[in-house]
Amino acid sequence: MNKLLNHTTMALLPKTVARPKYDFASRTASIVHIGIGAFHKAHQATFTDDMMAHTDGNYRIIGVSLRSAGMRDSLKAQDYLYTAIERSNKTEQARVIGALQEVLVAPEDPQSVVNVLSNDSITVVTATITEKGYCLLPGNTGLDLAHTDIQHDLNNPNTPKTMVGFIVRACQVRQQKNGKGFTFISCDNLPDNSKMAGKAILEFAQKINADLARWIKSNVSFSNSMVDRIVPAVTPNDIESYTLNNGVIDNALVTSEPFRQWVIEDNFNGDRPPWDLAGALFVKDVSQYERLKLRYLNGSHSALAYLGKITGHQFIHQAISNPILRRLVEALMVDMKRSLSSSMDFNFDDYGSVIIDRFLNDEIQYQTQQVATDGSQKLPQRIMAPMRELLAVDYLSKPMCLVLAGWVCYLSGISELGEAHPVSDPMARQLQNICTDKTLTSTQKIYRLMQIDGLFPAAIKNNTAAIDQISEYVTKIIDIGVFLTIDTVFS
Ligand code: CS2
Repeated sequence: MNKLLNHTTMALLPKTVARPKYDFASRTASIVHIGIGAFHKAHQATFTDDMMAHTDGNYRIIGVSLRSAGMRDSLKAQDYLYTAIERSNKTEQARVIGALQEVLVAPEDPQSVVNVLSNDSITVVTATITEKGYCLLPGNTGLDLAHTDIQHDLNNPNTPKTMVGFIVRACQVRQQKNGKGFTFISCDNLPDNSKMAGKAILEFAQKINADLARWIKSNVSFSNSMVDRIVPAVTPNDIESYTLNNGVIDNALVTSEPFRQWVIEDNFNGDRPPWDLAGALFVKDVSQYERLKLRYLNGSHSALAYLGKITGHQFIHQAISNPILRRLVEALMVDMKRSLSSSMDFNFDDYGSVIIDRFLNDEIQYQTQQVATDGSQKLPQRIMAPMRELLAVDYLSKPMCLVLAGWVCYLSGISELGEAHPVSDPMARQLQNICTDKTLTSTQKIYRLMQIDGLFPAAIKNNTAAIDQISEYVTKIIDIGVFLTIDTVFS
């Protein structure tokens, strides 16, 4: 009978599975991570684990789940140990991560989360709560004060539900006890991610009291960061084959590609965990790295997700292996380069081909459907922003119009093969009401979508050539299919 991975059974693992190279049990935590999921476990936690092997510092992580208890339950049963497996066509490397100290489940006991967040020994708070977790207004212009969860937190500031509510409450407790400030680092795919979070946090605090907002302004640093690693959802098969190969069960393992990157704005209030010892980069300004990654990697991912899903591709590696979809991604990258090259001196083509190789990694089973979620939260920074910048110099990007047309077709909920797929997006109902309405022409659909507050920037909404182009592609995709449409655009 196989045993669960824990402090004791770790010794039973074969030598091929690496163990932490430091005595993790003797280290304490100074980092809280909000939104503990596969991405954090494969990214920031592996950086932290590597970093701790090179220093004596106390940098373990207390994870917070804002929703379910599942992650805590599986990790707790394993003394918070789990395996991170890196997979590529060439190698597979597994290692046990000792960086996690504990996981708290916010809905079970919000006070315990406030307690750790307001403890002076916590000097850094990181977050991966996805784009929608920031509760921003469409267009990311500020906090959505009408958001149900934000309303809840404003009415119950001592027992919050959202990241914003928790940070503000923790700051209030720190202020009341004359405590120290800390650094907040967002690890989500949003431009200006931590500053945007800071703006939302300050708006919320201002509603509680102006003095608290002032305290946050002078005591909390919001340090932007760019994160990159492809981390698919774990499957039961991953767990079964791990058990089979290693004789120990790990229900909390994660898999990822070998590549990882973390660029952090060097703007810390108090201690700066030496993540550079593990290869992270501290820089003065993250914005160029952010825009580059959001456009090249995430923009291409979205292209493959929407156009790949509606042409029957289950996985990203299958979609990029299709020569027509690959051609679209390459053309998209050419236009992304056009949108960035005036402000950056950089080898864009090498960067792009590394990304395509990463997408081709078929050991990573990344579902197109997973990347396709939350388009209303992702596309503004991935596609609409570069498109707007290019329109400002009188250039209409056909590949970007094609991605938006692909999204509209995806939102109908049916693929070209007639297969239905669910649409998961905080705006799903609104978007699907428009995109499934058979009485509307493609142009009418595009106009209606553009009327949704903040979804499209004014420069796109007011550009008839862009509207016509997207509408034409939607009609073409419906009439002759994705592949012929792409062919006609690039022939
Ligand atoms: C993906 C990202 O799901 C998505 O939207 O584009 O999660 C992507 O895999 C990561 O940002 C890679 O760093």
